[in-house]
Amino acid sequence: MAEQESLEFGKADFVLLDQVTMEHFMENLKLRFEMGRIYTYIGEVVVSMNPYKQTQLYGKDVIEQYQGRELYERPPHLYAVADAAYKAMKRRAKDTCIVISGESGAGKTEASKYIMQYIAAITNPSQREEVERVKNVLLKSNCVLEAFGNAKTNRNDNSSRFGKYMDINFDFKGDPTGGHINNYLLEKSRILHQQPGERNFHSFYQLLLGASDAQLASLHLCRDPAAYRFTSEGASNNLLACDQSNFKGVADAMKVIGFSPEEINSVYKILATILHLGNVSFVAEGDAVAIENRELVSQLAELTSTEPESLLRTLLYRAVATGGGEVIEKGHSAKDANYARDACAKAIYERLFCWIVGRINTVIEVKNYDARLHGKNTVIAVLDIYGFEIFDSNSFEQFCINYCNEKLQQLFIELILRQEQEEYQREGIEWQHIEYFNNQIIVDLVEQPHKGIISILDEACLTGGQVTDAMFLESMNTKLGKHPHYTSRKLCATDKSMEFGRDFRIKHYAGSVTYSVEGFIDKNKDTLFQDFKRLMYNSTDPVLRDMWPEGEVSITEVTKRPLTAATLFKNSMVALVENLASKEPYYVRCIKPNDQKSPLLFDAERCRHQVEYLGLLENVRVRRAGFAYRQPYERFLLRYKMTCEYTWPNHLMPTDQEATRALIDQHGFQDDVAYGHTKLFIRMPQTLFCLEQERAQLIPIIVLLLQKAWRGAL
Ligand code: AD9
Ligand code: MG
Repeated sequence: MAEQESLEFGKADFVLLDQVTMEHFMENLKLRFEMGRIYTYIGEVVVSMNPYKQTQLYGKDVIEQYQGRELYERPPHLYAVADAAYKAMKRRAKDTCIVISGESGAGKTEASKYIMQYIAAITNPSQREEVERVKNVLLKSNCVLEAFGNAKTNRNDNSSRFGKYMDINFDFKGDPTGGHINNYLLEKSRILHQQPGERNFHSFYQLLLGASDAQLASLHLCRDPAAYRFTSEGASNNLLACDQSNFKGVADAMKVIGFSPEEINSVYKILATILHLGNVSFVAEGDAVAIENRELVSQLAELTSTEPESLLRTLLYRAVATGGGEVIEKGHSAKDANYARDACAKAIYERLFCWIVGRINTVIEVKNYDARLHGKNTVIAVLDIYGFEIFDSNSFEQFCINYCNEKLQQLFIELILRQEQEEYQREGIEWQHIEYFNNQIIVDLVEQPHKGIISILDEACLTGGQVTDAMFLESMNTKLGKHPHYTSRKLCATDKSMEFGRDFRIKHYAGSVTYSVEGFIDKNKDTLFQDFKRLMYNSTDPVLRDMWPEGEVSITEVTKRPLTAATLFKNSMVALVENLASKEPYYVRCIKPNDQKSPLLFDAERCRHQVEYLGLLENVRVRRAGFAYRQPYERFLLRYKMTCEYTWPNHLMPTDQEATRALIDQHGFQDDVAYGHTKLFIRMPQTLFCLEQERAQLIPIIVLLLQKAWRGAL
């Protein structure tokens, strides 16, 4: 049992709490945080506190301490979980996944990087070249994805604005042979708007500050982020010290991964395109619109390798198919032109990001088909996905993110219980069902076909005519008015915290969130005119062209409505959860100690809220309601045999199970244990605690005796 000899550090496993109450939980969490013990277990789940300071926890020496060890042999650590997942994969050929959750700034991405570093450090002892290459790409991919997918927010200077799922594939030797990254819902609205104090994605600032003068000149850019609408809204002069150096770091990482110089150059041109697009402004000229800063058109055409004339027409007009199959050009209003330009900028960035992820995937794709055919290809998946979000104003993005968290919470409860249940069944032990809040009802509220919020939203988006956000709200009120987890101001007139006709509220498992319906319809439709897609598809830049395969289709052939943003997200979540459920799960639950990013402050209120919504207390209860500890007989004896005369130094009984029984009987613990086929199950943590104490007392005596015997032998 980890660390229990040093009680001044608190309980290394919350299962050992004297009482499972919020007060006891919080007391232990606080004590451990203050003592620099940022990791604590709940059984095999790691609760991780962000220390907000550099620690000595991740050195090579620490890695060595955890390699090949059992979870409870060392103090709680991410490395122990990484090692457990690795062992399950290697010894039992199990696919495993490590799910990292927690709110923004709680330390998920850092945790995922430490886990990957650990796996990289303990594999490929024979230094095979191909394995080293794959490891290198996997590690370097983080830096590239962070440049393009992370941004400074008010909660975190390096906030991931996308969800990341990474598979690492291993061969029969247990060495990484490849991998695959899936990304989820990049927050592309950030391209257009940033809150005060926040920034656009790092990549823009890195380019502006890190590129050479000549590079910038060829991109028609100046160094000042304030010169561009997209990098000046939130915090233009809020530059990060590392922006400049990271530009080079990212370029180097891209080279190592295998991006060609031409591809890297195309990436810069695309970033420049987006910055310039943001500055294109339209003026009304009678009924039509014109571009105020015409010089940008030729620059944009050059950067996108498209014809200036086509580009201009795309910015000002759109093709419309008439009933007779004819195509006519319809001039934009100023409002439409602005909308189309912004939609285009967002779409280009999103596609760039997906292209980068896809490009990384091509170089780490598993080539070892032989291994796959022989069933020796196993996977460790790492999921670093956005945590539950409650902001002052919550929109479509928070709705999606919180729905994602509902799905993951459901999986967490189901898997944790299912795993317990399966193990008891496997070992032939009776299982006692325990009650827990099943958030299925909230998941259904969002995703149920025909009745759920996403369906209602899609229905509103697909009906022709001018459907407004308010009409969507009205439709929800009619259909969901009686749902216990849904309210709106109209349905609860006394609730002044919501604005009439604008807000609705979902009672999530993690707390109630009020969403503003404003923008739901637009964001869900995610309209991008076919003209833009065609323009990009006709680019002579192969990178840009590759991103728009559907641009080939002419407007007269575009008949099928694309799936809406919410439905696409829902489908990706369903697939993700299915995928995770097929793997053996390990969980890291990250907690943010305070909002000031301080290493010293334990904000009890904030921490308590996170403990509540992460369901950690429930987790402890589930773990304790069954058997808190289980160990194979052999391992159990190895650790505690010195506490019993029948087992020390070695037992003479026919089986380890019988020897274990003798040990347990001698201590009088027989009512607290159950004997499985291969493992001993202990109900109360205190029992193990007593055994540990006895062992700790005996060890110095045994060491002394051994030393004496050794000296005698000399
Ligand atoms: V978000 O949902 O992407 O906005 P994360 O990923 O949960 O968020 P992140 O890992 O980026 O948070 O951590 C935020 C910051 O906390 C880091 O930039 C570090 O400065 C700090 N941090 C987090 N974990 C550690 C750690 N183990 N040791 C030291 C840490 N600092
Ligand atoms: Mg992150």
